[in-house]
Amino acid sequence: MTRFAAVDLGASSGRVMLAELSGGLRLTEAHRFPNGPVRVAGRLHWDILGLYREILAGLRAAGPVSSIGVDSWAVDYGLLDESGALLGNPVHYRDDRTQGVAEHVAAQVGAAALYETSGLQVLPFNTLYQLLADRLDGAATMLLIPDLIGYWLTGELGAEVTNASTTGLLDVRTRAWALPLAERLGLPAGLFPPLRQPGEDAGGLRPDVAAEIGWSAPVRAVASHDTASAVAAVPASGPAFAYISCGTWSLAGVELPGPVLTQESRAANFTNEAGVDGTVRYLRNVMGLWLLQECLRAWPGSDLRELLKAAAGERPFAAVVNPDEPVFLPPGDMPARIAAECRRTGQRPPSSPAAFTRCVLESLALGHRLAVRQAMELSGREVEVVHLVGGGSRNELLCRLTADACELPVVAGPAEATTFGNVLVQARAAGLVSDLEEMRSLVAASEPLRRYEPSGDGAAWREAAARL
Ligand code: ADP
Ligand code: LRH
Repeated sequence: MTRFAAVDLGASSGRVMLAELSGGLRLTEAHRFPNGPVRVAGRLHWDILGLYREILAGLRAAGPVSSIGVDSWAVDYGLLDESGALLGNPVHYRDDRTQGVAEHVAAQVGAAALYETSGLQVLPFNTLYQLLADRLDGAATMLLIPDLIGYWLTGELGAEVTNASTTGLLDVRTRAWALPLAERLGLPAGLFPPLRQPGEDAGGLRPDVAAEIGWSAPVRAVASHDTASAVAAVPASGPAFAYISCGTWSLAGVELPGPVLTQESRAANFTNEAGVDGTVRYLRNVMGLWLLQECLRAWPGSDLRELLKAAAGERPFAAVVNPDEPVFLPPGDMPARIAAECRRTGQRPPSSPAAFTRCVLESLALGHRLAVRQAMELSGREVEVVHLVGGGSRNELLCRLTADACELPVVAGPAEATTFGNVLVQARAAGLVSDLEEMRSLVAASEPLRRYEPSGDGAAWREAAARL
């Protein structure tokens, strides 16, 4: 039996998972800890040192392994000075300091030229826009979050390529840093460390780290963008699938051999992010379960399980909103914002937490429908099934609504797809698994999956979609 540790930092929780591979792949949770924005002097941050402390506690609890892989949410970073010290606390992508920056860059460089270079959707928080909003005085190196954690564990600098593809500064065709673009924007080329591929050696643990956790092991570069790991572990067979990696965000799209860089694709704000083995994750961000997480925060004492049960009995399509309205992006009173959006679109707002929950889940299912169907149309990829992975796959009502809305079967699970992807890249580097197809069949064999057939009531969903 071979053991691996996966550090997976999601926007709502972090975990250190222990994976045991002997025939099948068995995951156990060594340690889970909450994660979320911390507002300090008006600016939203991550509690990066707190997260690092929890990672060390998790590794200590996991015990010795053959290797360690680290993944996290995308786009955010820490800046290091010449001596390798962290300059300031990493800022959260939901912070508002990037307001107007994307528009400014589009005016300077041209939106079409930017898309032609990076293939990336425009989100206000892409690393490129954050860097332009930040003070870079004294900054020698920019490290995305998993690379920063890796640096603290090993002392080695690097930039893993799947996550680098979310910066807006990676060339989508060559998968090298787009240095001419960076320089044109006044970003020093030296900020960007050498790129690493998933599966490459990322260094050994520093002696002081090994002493603190009680054992040592090499760190392995994995698909360090959590969505890239999740997509690598979608339990699909063959190419005719769409995926929704559903947690704080829903990342919905298809896997392709190359990018789609058409004018239509740019207009639909589809992204071409780097996947493992040269694949392209052609997808769009849908606001995701953030909507529900923020509602729950506004209803202290509420219980998710009870709410979902009650929401299943609520009247269908009483109110739906476009989940991707920018007004939903920052933290704050989510029920009030949903109610305002209902009023703005001529609908009566929900009047109870159960009704809000129904509204959120139907709206999200509509967002899934739109993204999956557009991904199919824009890429020409045939899709027979939608794989829904991530924590959202535990939400049976959402899975059922998504199957109905997409008018396609949904296969739900695994909830910990990201960890599976993280570990399988490590297992492959150790020579225990061969290719993406074998990785995916191993996930399918290791985890119970649920299948939801569409209800056949597509007309009701088409009518609801037209309301948005
Ligand atoms: P992230 O990695 O972005 O932090 P996860 O993939 O861990 O997100 O998903 C977290 C979300 O999954 C929660 O916000 C919740 O909505 C949903 N979820 C987790 N467990 C359950 C459950 N037992 N039932 C329904 N939904 C769940
Ligand atoms: C999901 C995710 C997503 C990014 C967002 C910032 O966790 O990595 O792919 O767009 O966080």
